[in-house]
Amino acid sequence: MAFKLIEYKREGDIGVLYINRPQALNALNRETLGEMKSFLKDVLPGEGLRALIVTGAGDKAFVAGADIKEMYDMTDGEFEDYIELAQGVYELIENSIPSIAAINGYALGGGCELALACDVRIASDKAKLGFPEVKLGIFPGWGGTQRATRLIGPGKAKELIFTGEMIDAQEAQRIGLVERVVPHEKLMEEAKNLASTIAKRGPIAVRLAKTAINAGYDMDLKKALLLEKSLVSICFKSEDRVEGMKAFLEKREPSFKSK
Ligand code: DAK
Repeated sequence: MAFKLIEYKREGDIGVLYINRPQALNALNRETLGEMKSFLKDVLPGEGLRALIVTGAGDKAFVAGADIKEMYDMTDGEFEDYIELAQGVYELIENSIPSIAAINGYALGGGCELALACDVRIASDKAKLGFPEVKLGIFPGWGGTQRATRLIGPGKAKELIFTGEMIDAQEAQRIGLVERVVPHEKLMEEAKNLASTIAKRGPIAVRLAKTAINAGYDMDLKKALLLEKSLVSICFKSEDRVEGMKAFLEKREPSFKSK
């Protein structure tokens, strides 16, 4: 499948998805979101990858947000379709294989929300993050008010969203908006190292752990613990569990088959 505004590269068990509109700081117009949707629905499931890195092409931006030029004269109906398209794309990422946002520059508005839909965020020390939407008379509508609140708490989420101010990568790490900050030139190496580490682990275990964390987060603890129990029991019945424990006892690396 040929894409124009995204680029996909495979390296062994890892995939890298580049948002590729550097002339517009990788702002997400409808066409880019449409390509992302096709990739996530029609390409990724058949690839058998163990982890996906999402990043921005060029040296300046991860994603500078929704495309303001395109949004400016949308009709109400078009705007609603645009929201649904983006929210759907972000949900596909959230419910897919482990994902890492490699934040290589500006991650603003919908760009910051894209990073929030990924499982782990690694930022370049040059990255800038924020939700400038209130400066445009709107507020984050691609999951930002919900995912940021869950990740950094309502106080910090409100401070960022109400002011629209950008923060640097160090501050983002301090408040828990990103998990790691690394030197700019090492960003992709670090993201790939993390993806490779995840790729070596039991794939069923990682996948079900993701489900337990994501689905359990919105449940009360009792229900969440029941969910955890049922999912970890599935792992216990897998061939991978036998292989993992056998490899430990035989003092060798496991060879997981995702069975
Ligand atoms: N959209 C379209 N084009 C953009 C863009 C964006 N978000 N960001 C940058 N560009 C374009 C610029 O227009 C410029 O294009 P030309 O003028 O050269 O044609 C090019 O990228 C380079 O940008 P600059 O010349 O501005 O570069 P600087 O280094 O001077 O500044 C900047 C970088 C990131 C500080 C600046 O570009 C900037 O402030 N960009 C806008 C950032 C922003 O406001 N992002 C949030 C977008 S709004 C909702 C649903 C969705 C959303 C909200 C609500 N509902 C459900 C209610 C989502 C909203 C957003 O994400």
